[in-house]
Parts: sequence; C-alpha cells; structure tokens
Amino acid sequence: MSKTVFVLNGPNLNMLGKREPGIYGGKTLTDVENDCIAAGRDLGFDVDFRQSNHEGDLIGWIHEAGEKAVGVAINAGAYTHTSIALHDAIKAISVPVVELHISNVHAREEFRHHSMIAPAVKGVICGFGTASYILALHALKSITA
Ligand code: CA2
Repeated sequence: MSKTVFVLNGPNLNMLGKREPGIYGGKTLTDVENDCIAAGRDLGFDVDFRQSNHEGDLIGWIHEAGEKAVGVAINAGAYTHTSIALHDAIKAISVPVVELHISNVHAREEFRHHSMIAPAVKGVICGFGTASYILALHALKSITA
C-alpha cells in the first residue's frame, strides 16, 4: 500500500522562479513539485503537492491530510507568522507535520523570526533553498512507520 504525503504551499509561492530569485532561487513551483515527486518515489511516498493563496484552503487540506496522509510538509508562506488558525488545524490532526522554509527566516526581517505554527509541528527546516522541501520529505520518512 502506497503512503501519501501532502506537500502544502501557502500564499505567493506560485510566484517561485518568477520574482526574487536572490532569496528564493530560480526554480518554479512546478520544478519543486517534480523534485518532490521524484524524491518521494525514492522514499516510498506518493506526493500530493498543492498551493493556495487562501488560508481556508490550507486549513481544509490539513484536515484532509489527517484522514488520507501519513504526514505533511508545509511551507505556509507568510501565514507562518500570523495564523493561529493554521496552528489549530495542525493540532487537530494526529499525523506528523514538518514546517519548512526556502529562506533562512531567522536571518531576515524580525517579523519573520516568529512562527505561529512551530509549536504545533514535529520540526522545522529552513534556509536550504528549495532543497528544504526534499529535506522535509526525508524528515517525514525518518519519523513515519
Ligand atoms: O522562505 C520561505 O519559504 C518563506 O516561507 C516564504 C514566504 C515568506 O513570507 C516567509 O517568511 C518565508 C514568502 C513566499 C513568497 O514567495 C515568493 C516567491 C517568489 C517571488 C515572490 C514571492
């Protein structure tokens, strides 16, 4: 039986590879999706990769992951720093969630230093460019049966 992991992306990540390559690199979100699918195949995961600019979509997908997936990797974008609702959604499911960021948020503006979701997740990966996604999948592999 295949194991599904959800890789969820929050606001503005659809712009990846189109703006700000100095911070976020040159890959598009489709490139990252393809990298995640390939890495997932090696790790024994079916990767369900999604992006939304709407907080409610992300909340619904977290609930859905709680029913269908063995784990979640999430780059919540700027909602990371603001969303109690995402924190509560993550707390409401029992599958492990890994928070990830492309950039090193701690080396950037003060308002990016605090994560609302960090207390609710299993662990956090940030600062490795888009390789953070692949590292998050490896983290999920190491903590799922
Ligand atoms: O480093 C990350 O992955 C972030 O989650 C990215 C968010 C930012 O608000 C977080 O503080 C850190 C922003 C995503 C916006 O992505 C863009 C990509 C290309 C061009 C413009 C925005």
